[in-house]
Amino acid sequence: MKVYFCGSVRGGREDVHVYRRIVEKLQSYGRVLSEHVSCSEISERGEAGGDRAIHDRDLAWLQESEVVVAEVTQPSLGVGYELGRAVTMEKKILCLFRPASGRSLSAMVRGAEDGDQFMVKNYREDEVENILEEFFNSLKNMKRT
Ligand code: 6K6
Repeated sequence: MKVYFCGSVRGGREDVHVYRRIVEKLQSYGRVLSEHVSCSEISERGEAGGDRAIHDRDLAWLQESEVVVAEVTQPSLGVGYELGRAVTMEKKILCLFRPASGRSLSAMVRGAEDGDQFMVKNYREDEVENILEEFFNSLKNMKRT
């Protein structure tokens, strides 16, 4: 299974250790095309190569993926944009938000939850592996029915 992971880059890299933990777990389910988003060596400025190239490559990966997992605690325009595009592409989407951050999730993300294609889960960092396990198990069960 190909998975696309979304996490803040220019929105701020404070949560990169959480992204790493999520991507490590996601790799037990399949190939994470956007794995580099979880690399701590990458700064907010991002890698060289040009914004057009990043945009086009990421959208091609998004298209190729079956499932999209987004860590949405750190607000990021790019993640919001990717989620909107993923909805149009009819991907299965899981958004993960940590209320302990003291932030409030955008209504445009929280309000997109539909209990099926677009899921939003509040979690604590130490629960993240279990939340992902539940989500991927529910995908398997859906495929069987
Ligand atoms: C590579 C790793 C970190 O930064 C880079 C270079 N820049 C980007 N490379 C790949 N994807 C990027 C890059 N900048 C943004 N994105 C995409 O947008 C990622 O898939 C993220 O999910 C999202 C982050 O958007 P911003 O607005 O926080 O930058």
